[in-house]
Amino acid sequence: MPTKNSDRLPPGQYEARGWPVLNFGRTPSVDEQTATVRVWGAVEQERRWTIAEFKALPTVTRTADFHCVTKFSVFDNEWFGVAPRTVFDEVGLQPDASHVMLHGAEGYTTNVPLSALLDDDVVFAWRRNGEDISVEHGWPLRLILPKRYAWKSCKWLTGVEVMTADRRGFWEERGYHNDADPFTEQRYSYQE
Ligand SMILES: Nc1nc2c(c(=O)[nH]1)N[C@H]1C(S)=C(S)[C@@H](COP(=O)(O)O)O[C@H]1N2
Ligand SMILES: [Mo]
Repeated sequence: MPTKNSDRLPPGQYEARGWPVLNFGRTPSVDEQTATVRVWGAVEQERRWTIAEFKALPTVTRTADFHCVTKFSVFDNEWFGVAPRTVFDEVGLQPDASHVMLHGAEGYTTNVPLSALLDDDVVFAWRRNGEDISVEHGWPLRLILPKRYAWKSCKWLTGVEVMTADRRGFWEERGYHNDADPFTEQRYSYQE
């Protein structure tokens, strides 16, 4: 456990008050009644859940910091949702599954190694600090991946594509780093 703020603040970041909103386009309107989350690719059994069905899976609460590449960090967020491990247990992973592409409702994509999603602090979340997240922050469902810059934390999640090789997502194709570790400042693709 870090003992003081300077230990937990990654280089180049500052601690923000509140929780800023950031997306590349407009906030999509997602109808919670009809929206679904689909998991497909290198899985044993492809699945599609309605949002209500997804939220009925076993839940977890995890406290973590949030680091955006635009340099704000938000400490001590208590996230509530479903652990990716629970979802992968439901569909079964094929032995050669290695990476995941997350898909957002407006066409956003972002890629992560499968192992990063299996970390204990990762949540498909819909509540923060005891309240439902707002539409701007990704309601009805978003990923929270605390150990990577926040562009990997896909909002308005509609799809989890399990892959057998890596493929770059929206920002990863447009100059951002493939790995996105805040503590080693993996911000831009030219650093790779
Ligand atoms: N679907 C989707 N997810 C997204 C984005 C986006 O544009 N679309 N922006 C990303 C970026 S760049 C950041 S910093 C975080 C910001 O999350 P917040 O708006 O909840 O702070 O969402 C990420 N997830
Ligand atoms: Mo971002």
